[in-house]
Amino acid sequence: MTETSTLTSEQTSSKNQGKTLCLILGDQLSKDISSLQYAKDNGIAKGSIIVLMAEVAAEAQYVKHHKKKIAFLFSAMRHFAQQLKEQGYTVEYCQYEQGLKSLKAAVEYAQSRYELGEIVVTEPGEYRLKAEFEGWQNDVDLPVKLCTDQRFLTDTSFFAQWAKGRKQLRMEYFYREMRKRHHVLMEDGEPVGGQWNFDKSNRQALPEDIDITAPKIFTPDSISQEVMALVEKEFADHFGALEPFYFAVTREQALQVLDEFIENRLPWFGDYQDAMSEQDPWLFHSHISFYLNCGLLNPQEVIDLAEHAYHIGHARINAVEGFIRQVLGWREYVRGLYWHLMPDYAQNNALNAKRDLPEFFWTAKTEMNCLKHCVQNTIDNAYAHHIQRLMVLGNFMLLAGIEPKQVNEWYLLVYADAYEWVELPNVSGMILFADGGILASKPYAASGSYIHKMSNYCQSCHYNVKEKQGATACPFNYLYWNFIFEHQSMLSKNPRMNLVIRNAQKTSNDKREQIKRDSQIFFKALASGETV
Ligand code: FAD
Ligand code: DLZ
Ligand code: SF4
Repeated sequence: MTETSTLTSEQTSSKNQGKTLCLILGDQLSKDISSLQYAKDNGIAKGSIIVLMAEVAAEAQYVKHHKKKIAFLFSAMRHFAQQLKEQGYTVEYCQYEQGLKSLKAAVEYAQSRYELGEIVVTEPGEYRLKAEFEGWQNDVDLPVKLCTDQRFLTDTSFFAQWAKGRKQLRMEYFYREMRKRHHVLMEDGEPVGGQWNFDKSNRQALPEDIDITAPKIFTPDSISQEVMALVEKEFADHFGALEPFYFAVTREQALQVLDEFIENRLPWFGDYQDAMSEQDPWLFHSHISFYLNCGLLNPQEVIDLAEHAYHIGHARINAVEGFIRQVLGWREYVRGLYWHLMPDYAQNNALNAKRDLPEFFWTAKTEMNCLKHCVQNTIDNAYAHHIQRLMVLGNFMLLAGIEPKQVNEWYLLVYADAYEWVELPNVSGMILFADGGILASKPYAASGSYIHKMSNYCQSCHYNVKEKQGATACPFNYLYWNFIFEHQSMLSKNPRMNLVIRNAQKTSNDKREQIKRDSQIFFKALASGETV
């Protein structure tokens, strides 16, 4: 039975004689979405349901999403609406050209066309929208029922319960709880393979001669082509390359992407999870976050397929555990953390970072080869894999002290899988340490040697990763120590930083001064718009 809460006052529920309006958002494209399920559970016939889906300016523009992200979601929404119609639903689909400004305007439009008794919607993925729905009670004069989103393995109250009384909210312990609770990779109450986590076996660089299958891509059909023309016209000034457009836009296609991953990539996912390559932005990752997050795929089916691949001997435990940890662990954990700590979480800036986002994050015009490639991949694909997001782009933003609000906005608009529930904890918690250590036990700060070890970016870089000081030294090298010195008193309270702090303390004054000077020169060049 779908759990709901009614946001409107009891008096208005007496109106409940008209049709049920099921509002389905752009990231709720699942045939068993709880708003539709609610109608089924309550015996409401299809003929008494109006499904409302709307392409609206407020959602498409609250940040200037990547062109591919808008094209992907609008096309997936239109395909989903078509399938619902084929199943016999009455679907009121408002295309962007209709000029509706907001979801509320879409609801009011539906009210003008139908005699409605109630509005039902599955809880949204972003706090701002939940707050907006709560405000509707004063405006639309209908009961608004908010259904729990059942497309996750846990609901948000489970996280709150788990977090209660804990000093630290570490993902690893949440993940173990999830493995036990959902019986994933468990044998007689113990983790399969004898340990919970095979992260240490997941850190290999890519061999030069390795063969990687090309990712599954799709030719745009007429619906996608129509949407692409719309995006080119209406969102011309948005970030990113629209073409080539190759995303899956239906569940059937998304399942093909998933199958291709399980078949060809999962066996290598563990070994090369952290690797990066100038030649290949996709590597052995699954490329399913777009589809999971908008509802075309379900996390349970993804976990089941991966676990099955282990049991039939198709993939080893380090690969399967490594992958399942991302979906069952990280994905569920960040969502729980988000709803547990919002709205305050969005305001965090524990390191008091104030610098503006450099221009090259929009253009890829930088001499730093790693950043150039990671930004260019982002422009081309609305995708970069986890280590690119974390250890190149994010690492730079952390070391350079970029203001969290600007960083969050960038990550939210550039990736086709980005919604605030998943983007914000990864940015403010994982990369920026802006939450002061709620998510991460220490900042993910690294010098150029990490990037050198895990990629081939340094081989053709203008800078030299082996040099620590001066004009041709890798900027990550001095920026790393500059960051440590700047935050030394805070970091020295963290036992996981002991070794680094001891090294910092041993650094001579001359060397410190040089690091400071190099960093100041770098930041000055950055601020004056020079290509760095
Ligand atoms: P794979 O590497 O194949 O991983 C499998 C799946 O695990 C992903 O599809 C995703 O659903 C899940 N997953 C993996 N890592 C995480 C994580 N840290 N948090 C949540 N889920 C995870 N992921 C998003 O879905 N949306 C975002 O907006 C987003 N923003 C990020 C911002 C930063 C700064 C960082 C460091 C990470 C971010 N991630 C985000 C997490 C991760 O980078 C992406 O999920 C992943 O790169 C998607 O590619 P994939 O499907 O090939 O993932
Ligand atoms: C991301 C997005 C975009 C670009 N456009 C729409 C839209 O026009 N209509 C819609 O219903 N949803 C859209 N979305 C997804 C929403 O922004 C998403 O539902 C919220 O951010 C909550 O996660
Ligand atoms: Fe990046 Fe430094 Fe390597 Fe250049 S040398 S690619 S800036 S890590």
